Amino acid sequence: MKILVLGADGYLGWATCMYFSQRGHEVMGVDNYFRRYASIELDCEPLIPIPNLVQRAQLWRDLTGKRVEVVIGDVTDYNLLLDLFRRHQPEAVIHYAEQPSAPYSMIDREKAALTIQNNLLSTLNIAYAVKETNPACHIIKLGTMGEYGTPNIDIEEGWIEIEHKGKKDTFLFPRQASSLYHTTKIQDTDLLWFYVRTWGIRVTDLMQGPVYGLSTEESAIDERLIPLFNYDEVFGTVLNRFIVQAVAGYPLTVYGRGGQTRGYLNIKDTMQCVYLSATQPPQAGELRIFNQVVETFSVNELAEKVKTVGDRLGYQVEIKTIPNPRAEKEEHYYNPTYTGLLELGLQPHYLTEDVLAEMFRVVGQYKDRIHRGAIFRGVSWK
Ligand code: USQ
Repeated sequence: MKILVLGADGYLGWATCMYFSQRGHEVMGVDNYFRRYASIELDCEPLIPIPNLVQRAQLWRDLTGKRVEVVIGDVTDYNLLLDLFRRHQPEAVIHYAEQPSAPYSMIDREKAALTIQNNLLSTLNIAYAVKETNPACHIIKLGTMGEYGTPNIDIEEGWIEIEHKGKKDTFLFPRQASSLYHTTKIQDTDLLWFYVRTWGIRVTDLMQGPVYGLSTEESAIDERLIPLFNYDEVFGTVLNRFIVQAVAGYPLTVYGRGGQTRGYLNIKDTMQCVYLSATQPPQAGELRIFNQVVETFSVNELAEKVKTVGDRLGYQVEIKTIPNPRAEKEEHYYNPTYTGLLELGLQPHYLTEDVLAEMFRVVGQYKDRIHRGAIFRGVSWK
């Protein structure tokens, strides 16, 4: 297949380019380096120095003989995006080209505006580019479990049937996000659902939980191919942060009561989920939604797991509860359904002590690069 990966330089983007390329697909990857520039601006650069996207594509070619074509550009520029669709003629487009951080979106009005502008315009442009060039092209958009929030009922896989005054209909599952970033993801879903109904395009929306991990099958070929790994408060996800904190001797930053429960997955499973979605597309005129998680944990449970493994490895891991800078429920019911991707063939990698120990091993090699000042700054929701 011809695959277009938007947001190809990010944590998931480059790993996805390699995953498809390794399996014989023709990949074009596009990125505007937003995440790299924002990490410099906020002084929270990734733990491991990573060659830029052009260099990584060259390295991939040298090591494997396979070509990933890369373009440095901004997909909110419609003419640029349209040109890329015409040149590459993708059968599937994978949309990661979003501002992905909840804390970033809450820093100030400018960053909120950038998040809205970037996330909604990129999604709109993709829908238009697909309609203009090839309405059969499958849009795979990375959504987020955070769109559903933490309702006091079971979370269905995207849709819910509602009976009201004796009549029934099926609707998108109710959404109630707890950050501006997550709110833009709800709006993305709504945009695409509108164009699915109106133009009959085909879309898969992957409601992903927080991802963890530092390696994929392909990055194991050479450490310079490793994913862009942030551990700071703005761009780092909670488990990745906890491992780095444990290695740095920084008390694990459990926000509030620590009962916040989410669905998690290993970056290796993100690769599988996106691949399974691309190779088994939905029908034209369908918005297919999968909940992309493989197990659920509370923040306290994650902290305890990291402490158990860290202590065993000789790190003296301390857990410290700090006032929650976010506005979110700290004790709540959480029971999402996540069977769709398993039915497509997902083989989950669960969070075992061995997986944690391997993360400790890699992070430990870069201990001297940990910038303690980036770990917690208290970006407040209030
Ligand atoms: N948390 C802590 N301590 C920390 C960092 C986070 O207790 O040091 C808590 C948060 O308050 C939250 C939970 O851990 O309750 C998860 O936080 P996170 O920063 O790992 O995840 P989040 O901000 O929700 O966002 C991340 C990704 C985002 C993705 C989302 C999936 O950055 O792109 O959409 O995970 S989900 O959480 O399911 O919405």
